[in-house]
Amino acid sequence: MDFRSSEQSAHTPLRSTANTGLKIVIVGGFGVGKTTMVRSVSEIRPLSTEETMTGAGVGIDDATGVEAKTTTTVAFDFGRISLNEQMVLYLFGAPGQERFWFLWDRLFSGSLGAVVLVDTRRLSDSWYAIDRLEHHGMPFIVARNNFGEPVHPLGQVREALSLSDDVPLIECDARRRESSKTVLITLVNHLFALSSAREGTP
Ligand SMILES: Nc1nc2c(ncn2[C@@H]2O[C@H](COP(=O)(O)OP(=O)(O)O)[C@@H](O)[C@H]2O)c(=O)[nH]1
Ligand SMILES: [Mg+2]
Repeated sequence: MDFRSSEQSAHTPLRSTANTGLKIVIVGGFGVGKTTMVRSVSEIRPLSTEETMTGAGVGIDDATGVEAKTTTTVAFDFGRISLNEQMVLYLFGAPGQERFWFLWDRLFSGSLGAVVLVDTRRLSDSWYAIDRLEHHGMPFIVARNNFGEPVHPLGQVREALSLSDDVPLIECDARRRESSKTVLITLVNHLFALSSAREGTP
């Protein structure tokens, strides 16, 4: 990583032309790459509250398949990215573990949409998140974070998640800025498509 450029970007001021701020939530199971995604795209130094997993998390945070991970997010990741001259996204990475779901109502207030990150080794981790989003009527897209496992075709992932055809499903590598940015742009495009459909314009 180029340390200097990340140092500089930590101080990127908000553009004076920015006039549209969208709050976006990134949700998903434990270890799916939420913190990584917020870090890779944020133009400010992201806030993150990672805590070392201790014995207290054993049996609660299922680390199967992610044994190398020793931290878990206990609150939120927060970052910001300017998509163009006018539009700024505020990103909130939210814990997917069941015991944090009581935070979601607050988190959803004012959010326009969500990205559900999924890891195909642990797809069931995303079921609840998707269920909650549908329940809240919150528009979302699903991004499959590629961990290098034998890759299931996206059609199979869609089926396993019972996603309706109008929910965009894409691949990503949360470690790569361009890939994470593509995910966010896909969500914004989806939000625009939904709102123009609602207004009856093409
Ligand atoms: N191979 C691969 N590893 C990733 C990717 N995204 C995140 N990781 C790694 O997966 C682990 C968990 O990521 P993290 O962002 O902490 O997950 P979180 O619990 O959802 O915030 C970290 O060690 C990351 O470096 C990815 O797209 N590909
Ligand atoms: Mg995290």
